[in-house]
Amino acid sequence: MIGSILYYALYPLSRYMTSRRLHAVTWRVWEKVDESATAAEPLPFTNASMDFTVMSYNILADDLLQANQELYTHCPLEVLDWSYRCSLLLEEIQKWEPDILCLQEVQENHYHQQLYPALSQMGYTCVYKRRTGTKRDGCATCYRSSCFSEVSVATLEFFRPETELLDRHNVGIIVLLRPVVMNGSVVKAKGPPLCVANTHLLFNPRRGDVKLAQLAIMLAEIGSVIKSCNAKGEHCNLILCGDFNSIPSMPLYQLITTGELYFQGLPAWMISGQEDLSHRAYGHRLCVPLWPSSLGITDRCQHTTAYKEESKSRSQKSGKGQYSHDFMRQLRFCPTACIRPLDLQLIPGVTDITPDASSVNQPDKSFSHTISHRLDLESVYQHVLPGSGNPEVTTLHSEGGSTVDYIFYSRRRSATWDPSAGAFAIRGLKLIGSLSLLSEDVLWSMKGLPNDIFPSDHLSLLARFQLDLNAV
Ligand code: KL2
Repeated sequence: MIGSILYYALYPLSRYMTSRRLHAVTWRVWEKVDESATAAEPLPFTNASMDFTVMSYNILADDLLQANQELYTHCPLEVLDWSYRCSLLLEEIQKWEPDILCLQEVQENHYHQQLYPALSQMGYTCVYKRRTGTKRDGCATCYRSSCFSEVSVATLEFFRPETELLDRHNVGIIVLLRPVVMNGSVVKAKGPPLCVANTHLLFNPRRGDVKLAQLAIMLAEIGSVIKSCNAKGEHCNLILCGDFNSIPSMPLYQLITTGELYFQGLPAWMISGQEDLSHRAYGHRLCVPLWPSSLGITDRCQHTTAYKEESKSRSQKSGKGQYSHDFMRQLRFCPTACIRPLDLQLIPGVTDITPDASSVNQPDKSFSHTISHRLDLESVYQHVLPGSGNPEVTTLHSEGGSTVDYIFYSRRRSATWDPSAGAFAIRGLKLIGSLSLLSEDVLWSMKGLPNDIFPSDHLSLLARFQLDLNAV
């Protein structure tokens, strides 16, 4: 406890989170975003708003703990016991009271026997999706029925027997919610739709190609959900969270946060940047196309039909003698894929490798060398601790710690006056706070993970957002 107070007293304040309110001083602290340091505008006073909290948490399935015991040899046996971990987990959820809870590694029998009964008692409505294949864990997305009404649910299976590349059994859940403010049983106000996507991508550090294809399926499905809202004249905000088994600033992360990735020639193991470089011997390099057209997903991570409709309406709208987007993309060499993080060991010819630009003019028309998406996403966490600049970690076991879990959200855009609604239309979510993560050193000072405070080999991620409401 004292360590935590000192920790925050010793470090200079960051640009991003200068105003701190200590809600709880048990290792992790609640950090309030300083509005004056961000570009987000305050809500115009004519608009009512609603705050809500999102937690993303890989809770370490007991089956996986048993299967990988060598990762937990630093732990006293009692902290590995599922019933002990389960009670700590439920206490943690009760303490932070997230309005939306996205869990990964939820073992099916534990979900039905313990988690679902407890969570529904706490007021959550839950959606569960077990992985395909033989492993018994999966994802669960839960939301407080008092704050959200459910519009639609889609569960995703990334295993596609007809596509050779997609032979791994990972899943995702997409829930479309309508934020509501109730007065008794009467709806007092409601907000624009909120799409909540939760996933646990493939672990295998060698198979970045599979991870990218799994992510593309997720992004395409999210795109369809958002498009269905747009078709009704509504803007849809997005929360994309989970365990991506990829570290910050590496290609998969770059794709999510910058909206594009030049992948040609990248070694598959480099996509996620997971630290285990013993896999670098796996020589597979990415090339066009990343996945077959039979998957029905374009290089813009959209369903093929959605893309065709959009191109049609774009060409009808512009009609000017401009160069096509595909043509422009062939002319550029996107640098985002070429960045080697400072903490990645330099191995000449391996970690300093850049994509192969020599084959840029290959005649494949349907799939370019850059994959992209149009969801405007930002990460809640900045991946370094304020002041010290030490990396934050979201997971740690005997082989080390890293960030692989994220909460991404629709970036806040300026308010514009919407005359038809007689109100300011505000796109995106405003981040108002998050629960601090910890460094690897601090976690080892607590004897690593799991321990008698944190019940998983991952920490929970927790963020609070504000959204604009329209009075009913
Ligand atoms: O990295 V994870 O833990 O997000 O916390 O996701 C996977 C790994 C999870 C689901 O497959 O199981 C863990 N070495 C380390 N961890 C492993 C291994 C392994 N060989 N296999 C599975 N996991």
